[in-house]
Amino acid sequence: MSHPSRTQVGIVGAGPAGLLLARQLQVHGVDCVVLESRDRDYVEHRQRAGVLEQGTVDALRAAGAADRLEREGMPHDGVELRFARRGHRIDFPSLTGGRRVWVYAQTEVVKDLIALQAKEGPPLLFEAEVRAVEDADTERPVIRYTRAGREHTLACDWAVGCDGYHGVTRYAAPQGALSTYERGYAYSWFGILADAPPAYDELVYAHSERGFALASMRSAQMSRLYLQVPNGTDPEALPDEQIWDELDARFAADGARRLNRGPIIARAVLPMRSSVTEPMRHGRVLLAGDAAHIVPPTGAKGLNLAAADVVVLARAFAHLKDTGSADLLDAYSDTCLRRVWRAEHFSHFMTSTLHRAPEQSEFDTRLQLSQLERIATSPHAAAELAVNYTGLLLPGEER
Ligand code: FAS
Ligand code: PHB
Repeated sequence: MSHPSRTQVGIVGAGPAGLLLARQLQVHGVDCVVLESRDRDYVEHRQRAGVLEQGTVDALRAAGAADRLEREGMPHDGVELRFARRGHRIDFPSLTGGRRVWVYAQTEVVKDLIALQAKEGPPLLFEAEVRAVEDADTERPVIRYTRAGREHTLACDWAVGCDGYHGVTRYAAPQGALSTYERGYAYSWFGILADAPPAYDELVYAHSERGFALASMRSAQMSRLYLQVPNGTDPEALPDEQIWDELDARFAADGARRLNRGPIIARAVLPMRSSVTEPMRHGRVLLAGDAAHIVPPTGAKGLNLAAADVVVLARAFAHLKDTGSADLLDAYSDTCLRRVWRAEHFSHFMTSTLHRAPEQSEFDTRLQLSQLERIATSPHAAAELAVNYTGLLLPGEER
């Protein structure tokens, strides 16, 4: 593949944010190039998110990237909260005016978008490590990258960092121009992928004396499960049977089915973090997705926030192309940050309510149980969870 030296929008990173942005720009006729440091196989098989909000599904449909999602995605109308040995279902459509979510793995979204881009463009260069994004304060930012041992530059009208939490694009801004607000958590998630049919039809979020657990799925034959573990846990330290025993203990409830067991084919320990970088722009360099914000995965928001950012950004670039006006680009950061902070709050709420922090007092545990009981018995409290989980629209937002 040749190495383009010039484009309108240079995109750093081929995760969901970069790929969906590129696809939307392609549809709008805005020239762009995507630079990805890893190879295609790695990007397509990196186990990440599993739940798509309505807005994300709508964006993939509008981008012509939802054919397989329509066939293989699993629409879900609710989740179960399990605590004090009892299960409580939260029904989404009745509490949100008809909204639902889809279970369709991020790996599959990424594969679908890469396949489309490989067929129809725009250029997507794998194993292209971006070293720096420079001249953010000029009308011609420059992306410097290496590929196959050679240095290259990509001159852009705009550069967009879709390069995740450990990306380099945010350093295009001078020291002090951006502010990052973050908090850590005293625990992590141990995530497994198991060749075993999911035991439950819908996702189950469990609060237990032994800690949090989540039962999700990837297909009718493949389970995706998580359990809270201490930070620094070695993913290889726990034998399969001990993991299954611990998960069964945390999902234990009166009348509940035990999990179906099978070979664990992937495992990883994921640290938890909340983080927001403001503003999501400096000069002609913009940030989207995890490059700008991180949420603990308890609220299933990460991928969906990334998608929502690039829907706003693609619309702004299309507006610039059609009208010459950069006003939507100028509003990008403020528009996204309202939604980002709402999702940060919801994700923190779900995390702090469902997890048992080390040294947590019995008083705090009773507060958690009271909050969970409130959600289980009050349609108002249940609706607040349902509208946030399915992706609420802020006043003035359109999808
Ligand atoms: P991504 O991190 O997905 O993509 C960034 C891309 O940029 C990567 O492909 C990277 O290789 C590339 N890149 C980085 N630096 C570069 C450079 N210098 N040059 C070129 N390319 C570069 N969310 C959920 O909702 N549920 C979950 O269970 C969940 N699990 C997660 C597990 C892990 C380990 C992580 C890290 C995140 C998880 N998330 C989860 C959140 C996740 O889904 C993200 O929100 C989502 O991947 C965000 O997409 P992007 O913003 O595209 O960032
Ligand atoms: C997943 O299926 O990977 C998943 C689902 C819901 C979450 C987090 C992860 O909150």
